Amino acid sequence: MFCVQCEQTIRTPQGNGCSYSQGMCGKLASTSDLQDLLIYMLQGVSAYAVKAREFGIVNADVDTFVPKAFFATLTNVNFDDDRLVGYAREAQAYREQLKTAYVTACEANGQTPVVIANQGQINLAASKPEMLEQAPVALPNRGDVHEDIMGLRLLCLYGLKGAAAYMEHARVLDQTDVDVAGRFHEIMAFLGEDSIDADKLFTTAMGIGQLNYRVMEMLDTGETSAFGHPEPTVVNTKSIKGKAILVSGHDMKDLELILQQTEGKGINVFTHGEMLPALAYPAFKKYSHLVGNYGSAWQNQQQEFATFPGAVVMTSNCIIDPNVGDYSDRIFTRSIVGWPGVTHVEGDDFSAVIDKALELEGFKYDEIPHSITIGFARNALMAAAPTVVENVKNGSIKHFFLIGGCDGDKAERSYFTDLAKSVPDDSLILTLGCGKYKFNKLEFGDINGVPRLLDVGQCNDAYSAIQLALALKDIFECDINDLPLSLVLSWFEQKAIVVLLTLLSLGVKNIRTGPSAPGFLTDNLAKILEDQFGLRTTTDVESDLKAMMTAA
Ligand code: FS2
Ligand code: SF4
Repeated sequence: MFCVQCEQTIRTPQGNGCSYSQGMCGKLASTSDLQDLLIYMLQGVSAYAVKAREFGIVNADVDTFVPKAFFATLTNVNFDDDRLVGYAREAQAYREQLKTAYVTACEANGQTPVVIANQGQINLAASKPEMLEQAPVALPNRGDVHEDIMGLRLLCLYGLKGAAAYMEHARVLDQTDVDVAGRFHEIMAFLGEDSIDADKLFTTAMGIGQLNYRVMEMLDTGETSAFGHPEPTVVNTKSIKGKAILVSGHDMKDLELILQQTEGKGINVFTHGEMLPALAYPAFKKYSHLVGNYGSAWQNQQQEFATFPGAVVMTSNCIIDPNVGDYSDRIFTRSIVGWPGVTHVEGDDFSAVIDKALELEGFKYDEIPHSITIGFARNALMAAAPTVVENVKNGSIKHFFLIGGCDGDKAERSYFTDLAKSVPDDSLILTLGCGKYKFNKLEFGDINGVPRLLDVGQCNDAYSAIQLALALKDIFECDINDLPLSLVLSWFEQKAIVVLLTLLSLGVKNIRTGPSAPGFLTDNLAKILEDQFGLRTTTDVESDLKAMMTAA
């Protein structure tokens, strides 16, 4: 195996990456290899999707399948070898379907079809052990190329993986776009060619960022059309007596189905992790049995799910080994999420989850409530903008910090808590993603009625934060980089990589990321990104804060 896609990758003086029998996330070598083989197959599908499109042949099922299956290879999503094998076989079937359509169209038009080698031809072996023997050809670090080229390839691969995840989230909410799918296939196919052209790879990385900006817009449209615009909302974060279901991950459509199916059944529903922002959407407020948020970010799930006395549903990333906390019999996976031995809910029927919740004891008593305020996505931010601008003009608000992204369990991540606590009192903090749990239960007060901590939403709601920055840039008639705004992103997995690429592709400079640089970025690449974009890794709170305030 070789995997270097997330922040917790193994780092040694000999090189970075998980490459032994198991990754730091618990992913076995077999699972990692099958994921690589799946990606290889998907690149073949995309290559033929590109060729078929030359004749106007668009297969909507393929446009759905490829990003969705790619999402299954993202960190902490799918650890189930059988499901991965199934996706790979489906990919081969789709590739052959497209190949036939393409060849037929070529013949009908008197053209000689192009033969796509490697990913376009490989046939999967009959058994999993034999497939694993095929896997080395698909390793992400295949080929003997300069480490900078490899770093750029991986930046693109992992960035596109993040975009694929958001495409699938958008699709679930009926948001698809044939041009976005076409561009996605082009990039996927290009990455299958193992380019050694640094300029082209760098341009592709920026292209992935631009593509993802559009995808995040689609996702924003899907969420706000289905559920309304988030509004500032006070949320209880403590347990409430009664039977219970905990819903984690990003997929609010699943939350809606669960709420509909639990109505009147005496079950309280709680959000967890990245599902917290759902509580701010008007569509969910009509469900009185959606009672609040329980727990924190993904890395604490083995303690939090173990003590949650009900059923748990993982609608998307991030799942980790449920056997450690001994709750594998009451956790359920959905969509692309998978863990061997864990019940996977297909279709729209959550009765297995409901039955499990009814069978379990539930919370025995109410805890003393503790409330937090959430819901400052695009519309709420724009509504607050005039007051914010007035306070900037009269000197009450001097600086904005965006401190958000992914959470994780490394001790160094206390940096983000310390930073949030240390920013001057005349600053506002925007936050998003599961990284917010590092400080979202602390009290930050307000500035003339504007809360100092503004929770924008999930990681993909970076789109809302970008809209605010663009609006402020227009109001103050300046470049986005001249706003008194500092971005400090905690990264963990590939969604964060693509959000970063999006910000860079929009020309946002001087972003800090932490707690460490991606393991696939070489010193040369890091230097190029610093020179071109002012991108740097976090150091210590005092020095970073001083530098950010001086630059303002
Ligand atoms: Fe957190 Fe995990 Fe949001 Fe990431 S729950 S690290 O998926 O996408 O953020
Ligand atoms: Fe290692 Fe992260 Fe890959 Fe898991 S996802 S194998 S921890 S790099």
